Order: sequence, then structure tokens, then C-alpha cells
Amino acid sequence: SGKITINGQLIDFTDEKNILAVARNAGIDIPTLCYHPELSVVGACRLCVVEIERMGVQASCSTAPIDGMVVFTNSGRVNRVRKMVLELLLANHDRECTTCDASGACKLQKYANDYGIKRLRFPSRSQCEALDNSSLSIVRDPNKCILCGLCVRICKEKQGVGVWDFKNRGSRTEIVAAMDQPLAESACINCGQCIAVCPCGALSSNSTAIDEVWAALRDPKKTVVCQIAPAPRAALGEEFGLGSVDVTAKLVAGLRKVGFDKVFDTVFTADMTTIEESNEFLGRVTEGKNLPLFTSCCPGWVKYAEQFHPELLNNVSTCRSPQQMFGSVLKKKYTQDLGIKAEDMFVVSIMPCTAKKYEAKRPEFMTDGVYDVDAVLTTVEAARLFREAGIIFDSLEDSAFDQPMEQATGSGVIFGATGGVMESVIRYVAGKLLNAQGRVDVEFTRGMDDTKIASLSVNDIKLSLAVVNGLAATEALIQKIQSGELDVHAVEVMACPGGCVGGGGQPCQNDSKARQTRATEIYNIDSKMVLHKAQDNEDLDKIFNKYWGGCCNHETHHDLHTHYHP
Ligand code: HC0
Ligand code: SF4
Repeated sequence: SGKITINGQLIDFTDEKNILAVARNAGIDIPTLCYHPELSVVGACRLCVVEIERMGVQASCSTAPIDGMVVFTNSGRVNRVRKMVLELLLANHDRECTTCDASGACKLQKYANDYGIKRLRFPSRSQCEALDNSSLSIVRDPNKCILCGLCVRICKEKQGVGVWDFKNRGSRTEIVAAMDQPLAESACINCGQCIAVCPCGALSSNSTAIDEVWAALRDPKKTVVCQIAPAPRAALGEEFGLGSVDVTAKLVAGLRKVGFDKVFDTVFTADMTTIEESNEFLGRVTEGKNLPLFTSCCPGWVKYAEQFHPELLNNVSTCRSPQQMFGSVLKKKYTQDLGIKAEDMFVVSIMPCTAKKYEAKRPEFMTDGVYDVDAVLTTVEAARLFREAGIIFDSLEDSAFDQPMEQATGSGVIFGATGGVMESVIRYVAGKLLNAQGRVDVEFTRGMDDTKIASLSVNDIKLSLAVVNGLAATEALIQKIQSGELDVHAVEVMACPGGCVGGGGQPCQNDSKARQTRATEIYNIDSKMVLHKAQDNEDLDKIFNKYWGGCCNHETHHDLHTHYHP
């Protein structure tokens, strides 16, 4: 700790690792492209340069503060260097802002404007290299890549997957997927965290679903049905300047205006998942088999387990994710209620997640030859659908979900944040085994830490439970379990930092603060809801009885559970 002077102002610092963090904490912004507070520091882009007395111009991200330092963040020299850096980066970047996914959210675009760069001395790179759009989830445009390396670092450091890497050196340096193969051929788990950190549109979500949705909406033969995941309701408003507030009722209204025939809530099948998965868990505890149980709702995690931990696949819950349970219910059962064929229904889901696009195309999730979920729109793509439809989101009147699957509980809503699935299971079990009435709030499951572990006693059973987000943290936890250092009965895994609130399809402000704010709103929604435990959902009870003669039986197993591919 100590004091440094920044732009003439004396500023205290404590444990900040670099001058950049000291400045930002004091409300002084410094532009950065390759820096991310949660990843290792490489000092590659040189945009964050500052002038330090007796040290000259230095990158503030890789220079530690020293007591007595005198720093200038916006001197003439500093700004000249920054402009030069920006010009060089812009020369190596395909500047087709009009057609770029990142337009409006692009940091390079913002800084070029902030620093008044109007004309470039260097010719711009054009669209010479082919896009990699092999993946169902992620598109990479190499012409836009400025080699900041954030995608490389997040995939390695947070997800432990390491799909992206640098190839060649010097001016021939590029970033490629493993073995220089198309992304779809790699071990990519489709989480889209690389999209979330890419500063300038080189990575974006595969948005082909938007046109497929329009085509279905315009097709008179199709009954077009939508389901809305938990997390987007606390993030979509950010796209319309409303902040991270609950926009569920407007979202439903907007979808009706766009032309959806029915609008349902994925929270309904999150409750369904809680009931099926809790009973699966209790069964395994009684039999002492296939423990710990790992949750299965995150397709990024499921793919990771299939690729890297086939020995754990018997431990992964057989429950389909809420998205796929809803798809299955709609195509297998609800179509019968409506008297239509599965192929005449088009199911769209709005998800915070790019991996859900991949999950929807897994061959096991089909009914009568058609996919249970036909198209997945990310939160950002849903906003685009509304804009294209000319909907003024803020002025929409509230609307409610459709019957007969209208009810939802707070327990299903909190699925959208890390720890929510585990808390839902605990609420259910407390209600079922302890006959707990009213609210059951759990503390240890909440918060943004990547690993949370606690023990609980239910009657005479002692349960040890773990919640983890980020696959590098998950890998560390698996190692502890497999080495015998840790003994747990159940593990909730979400691939994205903070859980689905931090998904790769969420709006561009996807940092730790944004995730925290969204998660807080998710728990606010839960606290205001009348129904709190999955078993309180009466619509769900009716649906279980009507379609399968109850829950957790052979019939639900067929329609709502799945198997994995080692
Ligand atoms: Fe999630 Fe889900 S909570 S994975 O994070 O379980 O995407 O929001 O929709 O399916 O419900 C994502 C979010 C979901 C599913 C639910 C689960
Ligand atoms: Fe998708 Fe959620 Fe998994 Fe991220 S944590 S990959 S958003 S399901």
C-alpha cells in the first residue's frame, strides 16, 4: 500500500496489482484492449500507456504502483502514443462497422472516436480471409482480430479448454483454433466466453437462427412457440437502456407482437428439472450409487465431461436441461393437445447462452424426425429481433405467459445464477423430507465465488454439496474429488462465470459487476414470487399427471431424461 500521484491528484492504493487498477478505482479511465482484470496480464496492445516520472512511457496494466510514483494518464506524449497505437490497430482491422455484429459495443470503434481519429495514414485490411462459421455457436472473423489474445486467455485460464492459440510470430502472427482446424472440429464447448471478451467483433455468436425464426413466423402452417430462459429477463433490458431490471412481462408482450402464437417460461421446466433431478439424487443417496451427482443443465459442461471425463458420465444427472425438457414436452405432448404434428410446430428459445444452440442440435433431442427446439436466440439476438420488428421495447404493455404451463416458482428463476440449481434442489428436499413450509432460503449457494462447498443435515442424512462455475475451477474440484481429498454428494456445474447470467450470449457488458447486478436481480425476482419451491407449482403437478401419470416414473424418464456420449 502507499500513495501515488495521478494527474496531480494524490491517490491511496492498497493491493492493486497495477497502476491501471489504481487509476480506475479512483475514477480515472485509461483505455485498454488486451487487459481483463480476471485474466493474466500480457501488456500486448500498449493502449494503456501512461507517463511516469523518471520511467517514461509505460504500459499501466503491467506496471505495479510504487509509493511516491508520479503518473500522467493523459499527457500530450501519452495521447500521441495512444493515437499511433490505435492507427496501427485500425490498419490491421477490417473496419466494416456498418455490417459488424459488434458495432456500438466495439471498443476499437469507441476509442477511435474518443481519440478523434478521422483519417488513417495506413491502408485498411479488407475482407480477405474466410470466416470460420463452422460452429453452431461461434463465428470468427480473422480480418477483425487485433491479436489482443483475450479469447486465448479466457479459454485457457477460466475454462481450462484451450481451444484458441497463437500461430506464427511477428507480423505473421494469427489466432487459430486448435490444430488450425475449423472451430467445429475442436474441443470447443460452445460457451461463448471468447465472444464475451472479444473487444472488436472478431468473435460473435452464430446468428443464423434469427432468419429461421422470421421464416417460421411468416409461415402460416407453423405454430410458433417461444420459451424464455431465466437469465435473459435480468439482462435484456440492458440492450434497451433500462439496466439489469426484470423485463419478463415486456419480453412476453414483445414476443406476442412479433407474432409468436404461444409464449412460455423455461422456469416452468426448471421446476420440472428440480423435481426429476432431486428425486434422482435422493434415489442415488439411498442406493449409494453414482455419487456425487453432477448437474446436467449446462451443455458446455456436458460436452466438457464427455470429452475430458468420460469416467464421470454415470455421475452426470440423466435429466435433460430445462430447455430440452420444454422442447420435448412441446413436441411430444403439447402438439397432441393442439392436434398438430411435431413438424408443424416451431419452437424457439431465448437463452443467455451460445452453447444452447449446440445443445438443441444434439441428435437425441428429436421427436418424429424434427428437433424439439428449432432455433435458439441469444439475449442479444432477441433484442435484434425486436429492433428489426420495429418494437419500441420500453413502451410495451406487460403481458403474462400462456396457460396451461403458466405458473413458475422462484426456485426455477434462480437457475439463472450460479448456485440456483443446487438451492432449488435443497428447497425441494427440505419441503419433501422435512416438510418445511413457506420459504427456504439457502446462503452458501449464493454469490459469485467460483467454488462453494457446504454440508447440510436432512433428518439423519448428512449431505455435502458443491457449487462451481467456470470449467477450470470445475476441473480443480474434480481433481480433489478423484484424489479423495474431497467427498461430496452433489455438484452443480455451470461453465460460465457467475452461471448463466454471465453467458456468452448476454449483452456486451459482461464483466463481474454486470454478472453480480443481474444475479442480484434474479434473487430479487425470486424473493417477490409467491411460489418458492418447485413442488408449489400446481400447473406443473397437473402437467405431470396429465402427460405421464405423475412424475419421476418410467414415462417421464423416456421423455425428460437422456444419455451421454463418451
Ligand atoms: Fe440457463 Fe437453464 S438456467 S442452463 O443457465 O438449468 O442457458 O438462464 O435456460 O436449460 O432453466 C441457460 C439460463 C437456462 C436451461 C434453465 C438450466
Ligand atoms: Fe450456457 Fe449457462 Fe452453461 Fe454458460 S453456464 S454455457 S450460459 S448453460
